[in-house]
Formats: sequence, structure tokens, C-alpha cells
Amino acid sequence: MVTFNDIAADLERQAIELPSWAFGNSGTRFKVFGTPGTPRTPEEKIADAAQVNRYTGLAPKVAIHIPWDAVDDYAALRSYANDLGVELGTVNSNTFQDDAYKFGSLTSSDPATRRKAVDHHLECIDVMHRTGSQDLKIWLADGTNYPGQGDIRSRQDRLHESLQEIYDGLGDDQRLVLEYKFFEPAFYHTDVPDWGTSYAHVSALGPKALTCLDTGHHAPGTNIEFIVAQLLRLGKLGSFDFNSRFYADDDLIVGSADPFQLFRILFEVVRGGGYDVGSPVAFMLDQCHNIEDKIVGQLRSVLNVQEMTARALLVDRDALLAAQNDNDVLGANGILMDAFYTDVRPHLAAWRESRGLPADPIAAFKASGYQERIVAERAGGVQAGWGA
Ligand code: PSV
Ligand code: MN
Repeated sequence: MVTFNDIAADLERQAIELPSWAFGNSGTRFKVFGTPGTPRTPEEKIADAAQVNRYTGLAPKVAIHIPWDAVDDYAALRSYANDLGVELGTVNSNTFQDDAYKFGSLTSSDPATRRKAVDHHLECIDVMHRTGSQDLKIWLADGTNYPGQGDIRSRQDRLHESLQEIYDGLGDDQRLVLEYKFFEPAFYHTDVPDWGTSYAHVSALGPKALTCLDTGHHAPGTNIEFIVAQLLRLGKLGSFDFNSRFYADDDLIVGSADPFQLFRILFEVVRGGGYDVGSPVAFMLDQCHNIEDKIVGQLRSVLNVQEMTARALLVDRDALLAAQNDNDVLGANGILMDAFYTDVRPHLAAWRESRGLPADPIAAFKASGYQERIVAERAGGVQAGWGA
């Protein structure tokens, strides 16, 4: 049997990267609601993200999206973040909001459009040098809406050529993570729809290219933990974009729609060495808070990941393996479920207190008056959102 004491030290190294855009306004194609206190600048987004780290100790990095978080002086942005106790993390490229990319970016049949898209990524690499970021995350909206609209095969060939040029621009300590998504905004075919396609491309590039798994980017019913196990086995799982979904790419709070799925994913992460000391896997959130408070939404998210990580670590793997080898079907299943049903919340509260953190980070944040302060201070200006 594994007890909470056995896993307490392992919880120390949990680090979850927050997306700057989670602090901006977001919505659906029907409506984006503004919220009092929403950041207007990259600095204000980082300040809000730093609050999440302050109350949980779980979120030491903030991922940025270019051009949403474009600034004149990235070194200054970096020191601003460092002064608040956080670092700048993954740099996300954006080739999905420029008219030039209507028919594709890295896959475009137009050489000038492809050049523009590759150059954007090379600029992102430049940003990474100045922010100290390790990862360039590429998600492409490229795809087609109608059968026959594009030549699927040559789009793959052009994608490889474009990625190769970007890969060749990476510094020694930098990585490229290629995110896949099965549909949206393209509805017929998407150029990087699944883990296999991402894997084929990153494998062709080399060791600094890995796959990014966004938990909201699969068809309903997909066994995501199987993909986690496979990518870890192949040494190509670079990062996660965590969120949860009921129907499509809902970008809801991770662990809210299906906590059991999050547990199963984290169990495979632990099982496959993805949570080991020195693991190459980056754990990021990619979420939107359309109607709930954004900072509290992010607090809830990192706490959900911590809770499910603790439960995954509690699985008695020796007993599980023995039961599996005995073909003890329900015995093995019972061992996994015992860990999943363990309420770790009181243990985690005590664990936090023993480390000088509040037992209840959300209550502590709410009592701090920060939210009221930003609502009062951030009057005027243009609130950040998708596109700013
Ligand atoms: C695409 O749906 C995606 O998951 C990519 O990671 C984008 O960069 C991100 O969402 C923007 O939220
Ligand atoms: Mn994502």
C-alpha cells in the first residue's frame, strides 16, 4: 500500500505552466464577455498568473502567445516576470488570425505565404532567446473545408519543408512541440489532425522536435491515456495542453468535465516516467474562462492537476503489476480505483501548510483583496482577449 507520506516528496516537483491568454477575455463565436479587472497588457496578465503561483506554489511559468503578447522589450518582460517570482515559458506561434493564412500557413501552396509563416516562427525563436523560453509550440489551423479543395499529400510535403526550416533555426537548448487537433477551424481535413501525424513529422525532424498533446483535441471517446503511454514509450511526448471538454474543444477547467480521465492520463504519465525527475514533459494549461473568474479558474485548474497527480502517485504499482500478471481482472481494476477514490484533499491542505502555503489557496486569494484592487485599478484601456 502506498500512503500520502510516501508521495509527499514527489509532489514538490510539480510545475504547471499557465497560459497568458487564460487571463484575457474569451468566449465563443456567439459572444465574448468582458469582465472588470481583465488585464490590458502582457504585464497585467503575468501579474495575475503570478498570483496563482503565489497561493499554490504550483505555477512557476507563464506561456506567451505571439503576437497577443508582443512587446518591444522581451528582456524587460522577462525581468518583470522574474520580479514577480515567475518565468516566461513556452512561446506559442499564431498563424490563425492573419488574412494571409486563409488557405493555410506552413502548408500553403503559395510560396510567399509559406515564407511569411516560416518567418513568423523564426521571429518566435528570436523571442525565445530573449525570454529564456525553451519551447516553441506550433499549432496550425491549416486544413480544408471541402473534399478536393486542396491536395492533402502535397500539403504534407510542404509542411515538412516548412517545419524543417523552423527546426534548423532552433538553438541548442530549444525545442519545437507540434500540437495536433482533429478539426476546427477546418471542417473537412486538418493538416495535423492526430498524434500519429505529429509523430511522423517530429520524428522526421530530429530529437529537438516532440509532440504536444492538448487533451481537448480528440474525437469523443478517444482513449487519451493510451496516446500518452505510446508517446512516452516512443520518447516523443514533449508537452501537454491541459483542459477539459464535454463536446468539442471546450477549453474548460482541467479535471472538471471528467476527473477520472485526468486521473487515468496522469497515471500513464507517472507509469511512463513522464513525472520522473528530469522528465522532458512540460505540463501546460490551455484554457479559457468565458464566464467564471479567471484567476480563481486558474487556481482551481492547477489544484485539480495536483489532486489527480497525487491520486495517480498513490496507485500501488507493485500490487497492480502482480494482479495484472495474474490476470486478476477485477483485482487490478480495484487497485487503480482505490487510488482514484482516495480523497487527498485534507492531506494536500496539510502538505501546503507545512510548506508555508495557505491550506485553501482559493480562499486565501479571495481574502487578499487582489481581485477588488485590479477591478478598481484597471479602469479604461482595452481589455486583452483573443487578438490582443
Ligand atoms: C488551438 O485550439 C489551441 O489549442 C492551440 O494551442 C492554440 O495556440 C490555443 O488553442 C489558443 O488557445
Ligand atoms: Mn492547445
